Amino acid sequence: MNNCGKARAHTNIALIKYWGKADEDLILPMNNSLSVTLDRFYTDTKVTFNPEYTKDTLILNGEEVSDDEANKIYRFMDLVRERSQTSMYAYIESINYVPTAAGLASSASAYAALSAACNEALQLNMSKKDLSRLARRGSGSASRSIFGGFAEWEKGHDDETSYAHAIDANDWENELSMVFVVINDKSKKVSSRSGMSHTRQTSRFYQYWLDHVDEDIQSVKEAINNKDFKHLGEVIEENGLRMHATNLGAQPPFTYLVPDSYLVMEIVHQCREAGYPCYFTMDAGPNVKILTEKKNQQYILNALLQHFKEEQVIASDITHTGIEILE
Ligand code: 2P0
Repeated sequence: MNNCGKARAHTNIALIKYWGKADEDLILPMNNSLSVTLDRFYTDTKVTFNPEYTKDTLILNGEEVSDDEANKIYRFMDLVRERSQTSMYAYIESINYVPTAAGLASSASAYAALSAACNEALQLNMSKKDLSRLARRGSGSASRSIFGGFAEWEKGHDDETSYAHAIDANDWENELSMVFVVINDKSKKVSSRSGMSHTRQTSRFYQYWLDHVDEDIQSVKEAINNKDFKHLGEVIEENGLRMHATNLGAQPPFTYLVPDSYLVMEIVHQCREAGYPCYFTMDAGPNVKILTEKKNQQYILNALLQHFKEEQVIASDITHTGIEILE
């Protein structure tokens, strides 16, 4: 046993959003969420535990990360040690294969890859369900990156019952893709963690969000079952906008969206009117992600390239692959 493990996990984008925690420490969400896992963006992480190490070390993209910045990861390693009843510290080497311009949060793939690498290194033989529970403790959205394709995170009611699972889409994923439009943001960033907490606590619209999210999950599952792209798109677009509306109802209100975000939404509308169905969704930032069918992807890329630079527009397939053990 060499106490070493290496794993890859892909990022995911929520189609039905996770927005608000019922338990901030355990990272239990207020509602179920549902995502697609992307082929193009992923994290590779190697973990080596050694009884002689006196602290954890994180090397990210070849550079050592300061203890202050890596603190969240080291608290997560404490959880791993607790769960596996080891006192060994670890040397963590992680590479993010996310184009630097993509402006994508990498915490989902990061914690999913780290969980799988620790599982391998310490030979914990965790099931995917337990890996999802563990990854969730690092970052909620990471619970979904254990799986490829469509994944649903069941909110549960405690640490045991809150985890994600794959949704069988009968290979529909092969026909779909997601286009990212990277928008430069000069405004001050509100992290998703603090944004969702502020909104959950103060938004006049938050209860409305909670009252409708289960219907959205059900509708998306029906659409997946029927391979009904229009139905899927209409629901996810509405759900994403509703999440952003909760932020406008917070006290004080805030928004992640900027004028170019609205320009992309308008282009999406125009593509639809021209007979090319596609639907947008936005997360805790101004970038817009567009779900489309592969057969229409080129038309949508062309429409976007009339307004945005080539490096701002990135397309990705949806991958069937969940976490992978490397080497
Ligand atoms: C999601 N987002 O479902 C939602 C939609 C952003 C908007 O999950 O606090 O980084 O680490 O659990 O997972 C981003 O939040 O938050 C996120 P924490 P996370 O993808």
